[in-house]
Amino acid sequence: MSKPLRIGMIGYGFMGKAHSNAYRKLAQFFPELAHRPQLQVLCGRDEAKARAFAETWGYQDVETDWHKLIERDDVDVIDIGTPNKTHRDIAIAAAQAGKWVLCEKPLAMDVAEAEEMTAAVEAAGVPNMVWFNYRRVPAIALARQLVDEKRIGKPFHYRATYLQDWTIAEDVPQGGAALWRLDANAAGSGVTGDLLAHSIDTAMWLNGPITSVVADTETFVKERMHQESGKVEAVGIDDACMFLARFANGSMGTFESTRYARGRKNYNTFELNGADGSVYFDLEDPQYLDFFEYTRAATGDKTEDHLTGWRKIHVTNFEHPYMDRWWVPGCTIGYEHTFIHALADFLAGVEKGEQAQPNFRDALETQRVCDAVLKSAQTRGWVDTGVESVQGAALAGV
Ligand code: SOE
Repeated sequence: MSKPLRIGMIGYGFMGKAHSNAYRKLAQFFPELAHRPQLQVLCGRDEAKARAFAETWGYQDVETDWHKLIERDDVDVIDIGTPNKTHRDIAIAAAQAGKWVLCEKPLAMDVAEAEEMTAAVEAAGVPNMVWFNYRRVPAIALARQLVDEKRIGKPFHYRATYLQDWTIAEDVPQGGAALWRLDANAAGSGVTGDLLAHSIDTAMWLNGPITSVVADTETFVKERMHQESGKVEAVGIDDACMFLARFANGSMGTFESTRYARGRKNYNTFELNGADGSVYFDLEDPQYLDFFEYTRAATGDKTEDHLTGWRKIHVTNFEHPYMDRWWVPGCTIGYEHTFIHALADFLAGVEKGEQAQPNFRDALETQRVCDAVLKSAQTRGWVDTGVESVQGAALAGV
């Protein structure tokens, strides 16, 4: 028996599109799920833009004030696709109204907000999720499968980069529509919350808790025109951030992120090196997972001989995560599919009575690492993250 799930989407930007597309495609590709998303209400401050978006995507109605959206009894889910500074108030009000709450990453501006938000959804007992979509790239899910199958063995190193280049020009303004990510008052931080939060989420999912960090950050362009005030204002975000990390399992990590890597558009990579094998992934080549097998998991045999080498796995076979939902082997899928997978996993969890990950609590742990990174960059020393366990993390090396 199918159940309509009436969506109230807040935001009509990049993420409004990505999430709306997931709602529209879910039932066709995951027909076994009972919940059927219905695009009910689109909420955005600019009425003309909200109406145009609602018409394009097929939303039934429009609101321009999120409080009104939350009051409506014809909406089951509040999906937050707005700038980070608005997440806290919307999420708490939505949870208190008994709505399911889905939120774009990063969960909050800082740990204090993330704790309040997590407490609110848990007290209300409402299903919740944060859209860390990269866990749902089939090749990244395959990396997780290889860790679970103990093909990596005792982990030694985790190496992540997340590089972009869109803020190099000094005349790019900060603030306002599309550019709020450059405004510390709207975003909370720069690359740490926007890009490294993804890398940290993936890292802790594959390799367990990050327990301490030491970081350095830089703001290359110190002043930019603010689109809302029309004045040149100091830039408060980190344009680049690098940090060293210690994982609870004894392995060491390096993380690097910037928006000043000329030519890198969305270069999100990681490599995990263990005693028995290694995996490497690059989002600019997302259909592939590179795997080096030293020890065969099934037999314990070592494979180091004249044929040993990295294997480039084209992750498009029916046996690969999520790929039995799509086309025939060899046909690729893309960025937008990761949101459909995230939604499908979330709803499958709800239908089984389980909390699907990553939920607010998982995103709170990621926020703890982000805050520790920013604190370390200020104090110029190692900072403990306070993360002791991460729900659903792979237990590499255990
Ligand atoms: C930043 O440019 C950004 O849009 C992030 O906010 C997204 O989360 C990332 O996936 C793509 O890059």
